[in-house]
Amino acid sequence: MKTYIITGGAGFIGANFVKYMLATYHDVQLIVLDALTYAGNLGTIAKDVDGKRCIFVKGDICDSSLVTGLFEKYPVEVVVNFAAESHVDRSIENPRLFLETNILGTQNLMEVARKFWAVGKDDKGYPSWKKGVRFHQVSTDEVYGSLGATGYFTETTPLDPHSPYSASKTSADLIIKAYMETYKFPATITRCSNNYGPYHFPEKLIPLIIKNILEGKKLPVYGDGKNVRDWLYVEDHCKAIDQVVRFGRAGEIYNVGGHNEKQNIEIVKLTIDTIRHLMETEPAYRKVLKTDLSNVSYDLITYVTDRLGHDQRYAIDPTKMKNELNWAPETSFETGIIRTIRWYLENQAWVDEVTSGDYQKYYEKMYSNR
Ligand code: NAD
Ligand code: TDX
Repeated sequence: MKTYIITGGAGFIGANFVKYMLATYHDVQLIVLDALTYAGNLGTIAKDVDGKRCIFVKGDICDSSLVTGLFEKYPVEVVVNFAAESHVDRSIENPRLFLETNILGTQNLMEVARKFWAVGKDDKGYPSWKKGVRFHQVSTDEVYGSLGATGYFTETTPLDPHSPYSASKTSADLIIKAYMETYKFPATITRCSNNYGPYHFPEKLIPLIIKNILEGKKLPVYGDGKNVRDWLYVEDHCKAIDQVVRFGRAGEIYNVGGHNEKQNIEIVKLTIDTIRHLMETEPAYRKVLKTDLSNVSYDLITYVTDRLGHDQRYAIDPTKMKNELNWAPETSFETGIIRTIRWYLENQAWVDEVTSGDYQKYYEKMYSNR
């Protein structure tokens, strides 16, 4: 039995990872540590938390005594750090929170792990590490900044973050690198492109667009809609992380991406077309439509003021993942987007649950002036 701490396991990718791990392995124990911010929802993993193979702890990754208590109580061998403030627009509104969670929280987790996992010193004075331990950081392609019309991010592309969010993720990567160099701390980092799939919080482009279409609301497209993102189905990301944790070399960075570049406007139009098609061919879905089917059209698209410092294009070169770890995305965008849209049509109760509370006020404030 291997014990993992999964931070942020009640959020989008973390929850998908928890489900993936429980479905794939019988010999893992997962301690999910999550502060349940607006983006975390215990209901998402309620059926997975059984108090034995999967234990839930509500708490902040910045809380040193809480994290220490977890290492005292459980034989933790792996930490996978998903916990973060993850939304670029919010980071523009309130950078400070991003620095606290994304940088200091990550450092706090590493510091506690360092104390529990160091078992002595080698002849040069570097710590020796308990066998089988690993700290894994879930980072992002946004640390590389923005591409022009051509080229790809590789692991050696210079770091050049543009938003408070991406600067905080970059800072965390640099602190991890410092631990790798100074202590030979057994860590790995994955830098992944945009994920999509079930349990994605509806402030992010794809789930927001689905939600608004169903409600007959305008679809806010920033700038000219031609910014490009490289989309990866979330389960493919989970498999990549699992491969890196088990077989990746400590001290290494791995880029994870889908070779699935799309302009935002293409995504928005495809989502409208797909929902309309599903409503026409499978009328049972119409019960979740809060507007007339005739309103499900490109007329909903509204170009709004651009995001400040909006990165033009992201595109990942995942060759290292392929060559070293034999990982490649398995889900084509065509398959993944239909699966995702069907999931949202069939799980409106989840959307209602996570968008209750202060979300509506937030949404109105964010988008009223755009
Ligand atoms: P998310 O916002 O959906 O989930 C984040 C989770 O972290 C939530 O459950 C939240 O409650 C929890 N959390 C926030 N602050 C915390 C704290 N201080 N202590 C404990 N828990 C806290 O994010 P996501 O989209 O699932 O992203 C997960 C990770 O993957 C992040 O580190 C993000 O930077 C990275 N990432 C995301 C994408 C993407 O497309 N979503 C792509 C690349 C990398
Ligand atoms: O309403 C919108 N309209 C719009 O045009 C929203 C929410 C977004 N956009 C644009 C901005 C981006 O170009 O769509 C693109 C995708 O935006 P987001 O879903 O906010 O994702 P992004 O900013 O690309 O960041 C995501 O991918 C990398 C995650 O939120 C990050 O956590 C991850 O690191």
